[in-house]
Amino acid sequence: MSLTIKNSEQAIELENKHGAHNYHPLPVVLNKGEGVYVWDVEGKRYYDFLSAYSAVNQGHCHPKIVNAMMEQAKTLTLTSRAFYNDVLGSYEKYMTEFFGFDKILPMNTGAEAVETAIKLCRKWAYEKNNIKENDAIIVVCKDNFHGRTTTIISFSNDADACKNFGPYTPGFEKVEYNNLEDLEKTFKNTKNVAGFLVEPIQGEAGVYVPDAGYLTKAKALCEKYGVLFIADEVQTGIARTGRILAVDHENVKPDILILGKALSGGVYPVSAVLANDNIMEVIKPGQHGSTFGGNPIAAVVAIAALDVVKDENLAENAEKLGIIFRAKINEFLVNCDLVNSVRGKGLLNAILINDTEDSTTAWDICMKLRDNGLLAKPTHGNIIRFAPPLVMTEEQLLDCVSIITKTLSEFKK
Ligand code: IF1
Repeated sequence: MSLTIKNSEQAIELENKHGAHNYHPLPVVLNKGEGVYVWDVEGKRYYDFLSAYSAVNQGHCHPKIVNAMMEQAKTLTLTSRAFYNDVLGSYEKYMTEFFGFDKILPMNTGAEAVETAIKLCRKWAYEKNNIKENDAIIVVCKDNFHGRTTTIISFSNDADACKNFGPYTPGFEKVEYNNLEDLEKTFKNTKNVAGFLVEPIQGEAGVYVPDAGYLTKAKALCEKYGVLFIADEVQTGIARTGRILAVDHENVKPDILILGKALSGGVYPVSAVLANDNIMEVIKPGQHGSTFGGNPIAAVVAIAALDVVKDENLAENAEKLGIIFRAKINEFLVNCDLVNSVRGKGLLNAILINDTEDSTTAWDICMKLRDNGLLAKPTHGNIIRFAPPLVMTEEQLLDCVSIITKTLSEFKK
């Protein structure tokens, strides 16, 4: 039964009636995406300044990625890992060479990859680092976001993400983000620390960029204390921050790398965990996996998505346009009381609205941005994240800056 949506109201009504209310979407109903643009059911075009939370870095419906998916979907979609197939090995070779690790463990969602990294780190600790089974501690950062599974929200301090989902998984210790003293004190004073799980930039927390050198020194502390450095690049990876990986800004090599989102260009759920043999070899047959992990469609889609990143120089473009974006917004906010600051790296940016966390100002601004043809959404309270597809041209970016500054200038609380 195909139900043609007559208008936006009908689509919203259907979702409200038949869907769990686990999101509060901006009231816009999209039915088409192409490059940096999306269209609503009434035919209005918008700049997409969220990129599906940085999953559509390569632009909506990139033909090279969509065609790769369509071709594979006509021949072999899924074998499970009970058998070999003719795509997975080539994908694994492509990925390990692209990111410089010995091995990849292919999964589907970002949270699954984070869970995989946690299991891998713990198993390595017990089998290679003389920590007694069930005693491993993984250090995480306050205000982290790593996904929505019960274990992952067990180490969240965001009430919305964790309240009433207990009992929680033990074995995690929190430190202040961007605070090396706190990190070293915790490594020194906490027994059985196996890993340090960190976002190179805290996305959901509000695009918190750590001080230059934080990642380098954190990695050095991990080496000093025999702790695995686990980089969650689900949101910051795949050229989003102006380098292939955000850790590349400091040439830091994680012990375990977590990827997701734009690894598929937003056309299919693909995630991955990469590590060298001394870590990855603790996983033996039958000890971890998933039905769809490393399926043929995911494999060809990810290869095409990464080819696009390289062929279209998306990291370089993100770097260039990010510098222009922050410079233009910084110029503007000198005479705008509504905005306190802009921050970010590459095309992962956010503006801090001059109002309380619990105000609706950021939301109300996003509603006006929508009316003016640009889609964005607040993260926490008074922070609006700006993350357009990395295929944006300078001309389009300047057009978006005009929309943003015009909207902010005209905005009345
Ligand atoms: C939501 C934002 C939230 C992530 C990092 C792992 C995952 C994510 C650094 C899990 C996912 C998504 C999830 C989505 C909203 C969005 C998000 F930061 F990107 F905006 F929530 F914080 N590591 N982030 O950012 O990947 O399982 O979703 O594939 O849950 O509301 P996933």
